Amino acid sequence: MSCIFCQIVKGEIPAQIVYKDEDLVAFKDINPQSPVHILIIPRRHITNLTELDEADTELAGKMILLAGKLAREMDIAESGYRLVINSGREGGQVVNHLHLHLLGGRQLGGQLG
Ligand code: DGP
Repeated sequence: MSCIFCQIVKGEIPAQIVYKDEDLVAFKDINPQSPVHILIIPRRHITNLTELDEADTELAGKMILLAGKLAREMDIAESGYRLVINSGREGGQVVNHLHLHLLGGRQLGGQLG
């Protein structure tokens, strides 16, 4: 089964990549919900948050640290931003490759669903 985010990792389909290293890739969301909307993903195919295990502790930490770093670089750290991980169907996950949304650049609402 082909995964669209695995294809982005491999460079098989284009994306506006803002960061990559040996473990992670970050790119602009194709359908941005705010002026800054970045997706941070592991290179390795992990379906969702539930599939992470203790061996992935460092990877999970790196994803969150990268969000803070990108927030600073994109100048939204001061005004504030939001991190979201949708997991599973009722969690609103559409792409089944773990991703962390970094949203900012406007006043976000208080609703969590
Ligand atoms: P989620 O609902 O949490 O699974 O969010 C999936 C996000 O992925 C959604 O905001 C749109 C984005 N997305 C889907 N396909 C593509 C794509 O091909 N390229 C990029 N850059 N983003 C995509």
